[in-house]
Amino acid sequence: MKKFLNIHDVDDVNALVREAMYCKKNPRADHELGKNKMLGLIFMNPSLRTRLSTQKAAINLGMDVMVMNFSGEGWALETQEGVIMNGDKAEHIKEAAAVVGAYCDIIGLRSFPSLKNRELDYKDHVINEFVKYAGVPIVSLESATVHPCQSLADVLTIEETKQVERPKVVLTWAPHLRALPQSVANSFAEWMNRTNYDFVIANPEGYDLSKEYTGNAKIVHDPDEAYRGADFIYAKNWSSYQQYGQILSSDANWMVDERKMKLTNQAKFMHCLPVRRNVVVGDAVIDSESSIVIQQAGNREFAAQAVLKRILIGI
Ligand code: SN0
Repeated sequence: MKKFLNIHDVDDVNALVREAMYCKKNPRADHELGKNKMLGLIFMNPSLRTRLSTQKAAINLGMDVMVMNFSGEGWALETQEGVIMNGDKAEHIKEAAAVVGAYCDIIGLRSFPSLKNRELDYKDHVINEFVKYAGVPIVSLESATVHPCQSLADVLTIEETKQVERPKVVLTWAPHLRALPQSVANSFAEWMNRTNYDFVIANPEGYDLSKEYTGNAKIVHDPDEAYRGADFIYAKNWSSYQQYGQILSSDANWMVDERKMKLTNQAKFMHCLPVRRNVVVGDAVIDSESSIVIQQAGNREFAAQAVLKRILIGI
């Protein structure tokens, strides 16, 4: 693998999930593979799971790791071409990417969308500039449009938990006080479309995601209809794609609660975390046996390890 930006960098999803399962069983088996290789983790935004799981995965593979938070610690980056840089931005992304690339063999990068300009965000400009100027393989740690390390961990979690061959998996929108990226939802949808699960997306009117990611997925606007017979309820808030970046609803009927969970086929509850309790999901659900959010977060380590392993083999 030469980079890991989205599902299109993966030719065989099942094989990659099997690789992650192998890493989970044998975390230190490839400890020689990453010897004398440096991973740089660059964060433009906050992180808990992504930062620690990717770092742990790299350590399992024998790599060295450097982590840098650009927000607050790095020079403010100019990302646009041809700008007269006489404002508050001290460094251009062209030099920043090339310099990080000079120190590292692989770079992981997190860069959220602005949620102000849809056209710009959906070009995924920042991560693509790193691809262009860093000169080393780039792993997306959540870009403006997708979060593929999360999605790989999600498929792994469903595969090791499912009770039926073809589970019904529901991605449901849930309320939130802040405008959040569509990335986790976009990414989950495009990975689900590469499985043979019965995949349904439930969201209020005005919250339909881009077709580019949802493809032919079934979209319903009534949560009860979606929950009926579900084996997995994956909750996530996202701001509107159609009325870009806006919060159109705060309808508490969309929160994951015990009443709706009773409509399911004893579904497992999933969320990428961090999650706002009693806004996105009620305590009674996230604290119940049906919640697999910690298993899901734990699997981030092995998803990241499978990806790094494939990239290390290729360099
Ligand atoms: C991010 C998102 O993309 O929705 C990262 C998820 C992995 N989530 C948040 O920014 C949550 C922030 C909040 O205030 O709850």
